[in-house]
Amino acid sequence: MRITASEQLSVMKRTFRMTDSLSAVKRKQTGVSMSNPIEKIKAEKPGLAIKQEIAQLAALGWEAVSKGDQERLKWIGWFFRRRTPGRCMVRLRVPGGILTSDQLRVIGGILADFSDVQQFDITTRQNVEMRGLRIEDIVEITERLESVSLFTVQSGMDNVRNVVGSPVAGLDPNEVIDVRHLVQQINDAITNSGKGNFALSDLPRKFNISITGDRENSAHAEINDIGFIPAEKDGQIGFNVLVGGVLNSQRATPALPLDCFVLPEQVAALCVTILEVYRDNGPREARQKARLMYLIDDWGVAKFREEIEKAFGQPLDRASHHEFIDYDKRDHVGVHPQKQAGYCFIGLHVPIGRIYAPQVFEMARLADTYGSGEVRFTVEQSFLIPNVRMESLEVLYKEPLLQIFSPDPDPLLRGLVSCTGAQFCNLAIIETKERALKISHILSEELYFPAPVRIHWSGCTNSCGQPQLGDIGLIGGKTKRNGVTVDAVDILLGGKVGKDARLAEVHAEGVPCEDLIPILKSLLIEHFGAVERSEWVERTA
Ligand code: SRM
Ligand code: SF4
Repeated sequence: MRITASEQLSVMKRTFRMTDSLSAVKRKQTGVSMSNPIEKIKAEKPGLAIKQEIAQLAALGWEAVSKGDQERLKWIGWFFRRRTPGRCMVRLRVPGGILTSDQLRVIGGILADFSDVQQFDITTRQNVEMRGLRIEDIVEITERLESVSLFTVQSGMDNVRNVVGSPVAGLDPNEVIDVRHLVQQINDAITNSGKGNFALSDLPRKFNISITGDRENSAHAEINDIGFIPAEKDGQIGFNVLVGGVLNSQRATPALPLDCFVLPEQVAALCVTILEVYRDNGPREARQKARLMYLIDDWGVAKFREEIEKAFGQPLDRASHHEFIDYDKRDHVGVHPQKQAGYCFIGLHVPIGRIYAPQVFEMARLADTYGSGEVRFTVEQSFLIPNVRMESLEVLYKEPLLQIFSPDPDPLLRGLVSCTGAQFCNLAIIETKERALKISHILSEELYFPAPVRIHWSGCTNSCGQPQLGDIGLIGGKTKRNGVTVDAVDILLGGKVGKDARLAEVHAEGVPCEDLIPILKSLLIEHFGAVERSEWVERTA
């Protein structure tokens, strides 16, 4: 299928007309039960309207901010934290995980000047969450961010989250198509280039988009509401489209094929169309059942496709039979040659995704000194420095930051992913990050691993740490032991990412955390070829 230049233009015009138009919002009020508290808050005043009020909120001080405005602040990425009263988490948008060294220095400067903990976390959506910031400083923080084109808009609540993409786009010698400009186009269409887009900021619920042009599905298409997978049809490279992926407390359902192939120039417009159809028809009565997959359940994929096609205004091509997901997924840690001769990218492992202000400045310096002034975050909560000359590697390896963020980490730490957990998260049932790190260190001391094992932790059933993607997934809860309530986890096994991706399944429920080490040890030996260190020494002696 080919589309003409004038068709392309009309599609793009349509995309931007929607993003400019507040009057285009047609949220279906009829039938929406106002017992849904967030719908009620949105009906009183749109979430995004809070953007105009930040100076007043800063002057008011955190204790005077109303409950409704606390929720609305999430529309511009500011999250009040019950566990750290007066100190917020601020979530950015980092499309495709790509940041410049100047942007890193601004983030580092904000943390150094305003945060009590001076830290940020790399998220499972290649994004940045800064910690410990005060609403009283919101104006200056926003100005500093915007001075380097960093935006927080629409990063929480009923919005499209950070658009994830291949972290090795434009570098990977085997990639099918470089998606960097597409990630940016999608982000810009949704957020009106960071200025905020009322038309797409009142969805029934959160929404996730992923697009990759590599052969390993590096941004997990299967768990996104829209996932674009590279494909070829009639000699043209484009994407097959998956829809409705969701992981939450109610369900873990992989995305379904929409039976649709789109060309790169149609990608942003298709996203906008799907979002409009979801906005106007998605269920809003119960927040637990409002994600896109519930609309698809209700309509069936065939009707959903028909409605999208109608709204898109031109026929949708059927899916290609030639998709490119040929490889198992890599974590991109370590040194990898780029398609540009003489250059490589180096992936550095960040334990539990946590970085402190002085390290942020160091990251920026290394990116400038050895690379092209850019870093890229991965969905495994680590980062890579692209465009490093092969001959610089020896010196780079000696840099102090590489002694903390290793290009060759221990195999168990390497595969560790953890959500925020009880230290900061409002919804957490158990602490995750420190516990995950401690348990991994202990297991690493006791066991030898022939290959990395991916262990993903989530502090509650919301699955932010993507436990269903892990070789082993852990989901926090509580259980009773001798009449006392204790921290526990459900254990999932068998998640696979990349080629033939599948979600992990429940192996054991309500396992007390204090019993975890021996249980994980047996699983690692039985299923992942781990060997007691003492035995390994004997075997190799
Ligand atoms: Fe998440 C809510 C953290 C990725 C499913 N998530 C939250 C909140 C906002 C709850 C809260 O207010 O405290 C957490 C903020 C804690 C904090 O202070 O950091 C939170 N989610 C995270 C992050 C930071 C985990 C991480 O350590 O990396 C990730 C931020 C991504 C980003 O940059 O935007 C994060 N969350 C995810 C993912 C994984 C993904 O997107 O690939 C999921 C599962 C995928 C999905 O959405 O289908 C996920 N988070 C949820 C849910 C369940 C949504 C639902 O349909 O019910 C909630 C609860 C909610 O929205 O009501 C939630
Ligand atoms: Fe918080 Fe639960 Fe998400 Fe972890 S999985 S960040 S505990 S909401």
